[in-house]
Amino acid sequence: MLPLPLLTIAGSDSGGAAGLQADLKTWAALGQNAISVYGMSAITAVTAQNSVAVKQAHYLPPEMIAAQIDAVLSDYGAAAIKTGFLGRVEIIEAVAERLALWRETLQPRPYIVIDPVLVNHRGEAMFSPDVAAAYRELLFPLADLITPNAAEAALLEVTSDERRVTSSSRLPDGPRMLLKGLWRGAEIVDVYWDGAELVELPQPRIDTANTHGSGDTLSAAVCAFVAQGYDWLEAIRRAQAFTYAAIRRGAGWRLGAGHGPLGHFSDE
Ligand code: PXL
Repeated sequence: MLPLPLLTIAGSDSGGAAGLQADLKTWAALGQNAISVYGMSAITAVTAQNSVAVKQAHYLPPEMIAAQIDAVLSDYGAAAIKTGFLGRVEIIEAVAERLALWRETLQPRPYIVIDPVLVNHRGEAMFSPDVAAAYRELLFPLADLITPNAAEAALLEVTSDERRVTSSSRLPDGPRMLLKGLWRGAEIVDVYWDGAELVELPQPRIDTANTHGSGDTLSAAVCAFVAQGYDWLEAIRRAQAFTYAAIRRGAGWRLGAGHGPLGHFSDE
């Protein structure tokens, strides 16, 4: 079967756990098992990081990010596009400008999943407040789905049951939000808000520190399943099951002293 091209616009994690490495591993793993997808990446920044900390970030010029996006979309196209680590207002501006163009140009229109990366894996804010504001103003109106975690939702001042996301969206059939990884006792709950109703998707919490890249993995997997033709809720359920299995696989690993990666690939 002809693979569906997917594009992540994301940062590199030298530790291989989060960022574009998580997205491409997710798509490679899904491409082996569940569906037929082909992953591409436009790199926004190179981070020097490990399981403990993000030590440094080097941003690419916005023109170079736009050039990567244009190069792949003008040739391969994309069934779905995900954004990850953007980190700077001028990068968000460049990405929003290219997405606005390509979502009108490509046929069929690609799905757009905005993962508003604002915090590190310990939940600490990584960027200045104008970055969150730029996400809301420039990228949310282009999004089919936004996928903040709880800390990011707080920085973005969005919650799953009020209408601020709605009012910032120009999509006729949007907005949708997947609020990722809320802690509730022995469970982790992902909450899906389709613009009108909430669906809670609880799962038993896995007792491990190895969750670095779990949010990226979940968003990337949703992107793949929705591109494949599943409706949003079913895509989210499948993505959650994939992510859960990947966390379980890596749960006992001792790679690095901090928050280690997931095991994306099936051991069967
Ligand atoms: O998990 C969010 C994320 C994505 N991409 C990069 C990151 C992080 C978090 O630190 O560094 C490059």
